[in-house]
Amino acid sequence: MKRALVTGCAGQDGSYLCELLLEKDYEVHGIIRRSSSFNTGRIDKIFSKLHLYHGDMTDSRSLAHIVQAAQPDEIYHLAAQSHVAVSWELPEYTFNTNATGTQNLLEIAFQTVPGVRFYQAGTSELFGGDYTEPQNEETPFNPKSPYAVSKQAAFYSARNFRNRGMFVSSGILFNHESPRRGETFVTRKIVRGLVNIHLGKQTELRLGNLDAKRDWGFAPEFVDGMWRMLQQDKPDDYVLATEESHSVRDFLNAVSRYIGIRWEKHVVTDSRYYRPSEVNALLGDYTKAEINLRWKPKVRFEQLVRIMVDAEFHGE
Ligand code: NAP
Ligand code: F7E
Repeated sequence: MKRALVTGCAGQDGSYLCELLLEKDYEVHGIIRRSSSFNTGRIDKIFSKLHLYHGDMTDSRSLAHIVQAAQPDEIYHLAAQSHVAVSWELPEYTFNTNATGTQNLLEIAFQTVPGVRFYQAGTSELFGGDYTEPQNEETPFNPKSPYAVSKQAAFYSARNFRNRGMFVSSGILFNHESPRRGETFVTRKIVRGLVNIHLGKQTELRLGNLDAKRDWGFAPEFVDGMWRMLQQDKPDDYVLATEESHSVRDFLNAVSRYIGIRWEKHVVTDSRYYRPSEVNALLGDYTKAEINLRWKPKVRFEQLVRIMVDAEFHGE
């Protein structure tokens, strides 16, 4: 039985990945954070099957203890301060968690379980969003937020450990969403807000830039891509995306059409939700993943919208 350690196992991706690994008969170890209120809602259904530890990416002693105890064959490093807008308010914490934390975890894994396979959660935010051509593994980085800068540092830490002989692969993942998406990311915020408005529980929805474009995929398919990266003969970097780009306005239109309401009557643009520096448009090219990993997304934009709206009305 293979053993996996998943950091950020209670997050959107972590929860789907743990389910996938359990289906594949892994012994799954996961790191959660201490919180004064419940923060394990996404993994409640599989809670008893997981080996859970309290830890924090900013506490390297906790990480050393956990890696020693779990003795993983594979580490999926997903824990991060993952909110781009929040990263301007918490730049130091974001860097400590995402960059220094990753460097420390790599060092600990290299010392403790040198044969381990390590997945690093990289992001399309690294590209910066000013390209007209689809972005692939060769596209230069242009990080535009404290979040993106921290992920760029983590990306190169991962590269350094690969150069030292460790099996480390980085995904460069474009946005991926689901009913489990955090409520403050734009897709979930829109779905939740418009469903609540339809049900008479909310009167308005306050949003920022409606013109930003993203390549939005479905999270369960993306965690399958992470697993595939660690089953290869050699470590490498891979873009996962859908090769379709839509604006926030398109997302509003699609949700409204499906529910049968007019968003224009309810949406208020609010300067609080604009960012100091915007990533205008992202569009990925997943050719390398399709060839090497045999990975291809099936859920397209309209279906993603329907999955998220249905789950908001009826639960997952
Ligand atoms: P998420 O839902 O925000 O989950 C992040 C997880 O990390 C949460 O469980 C969180 O714990 C945990 N965490 C945060 N800070 C931590 C710390 N200091 N120590 C330990 N754990 C900590 O994010 P996600 O959407 O699943 O994304 C997973 C990873 O992929 C992240 O690294 C993200 O940056 C990256 N990524 C995401 C996307 C995307 O579109 N979803 C795209 C590219 C890359 P709590 O549950 O207690 O908050
Ligand atoms: O914003 C615009 C906002 O916060 C998308 C993370 O998973 O994907 C995610 O980062 C767009 C931006 O995601 C609101 O300005 C408008 O242009 O849903 P988001 P993100 O910033 O793309 C990448 C790949 C990651 O790696 C990250 O971890 O939507 N937008 N109005 C808004 N965004 C939010 N959050 N809230 C608004 O009211």
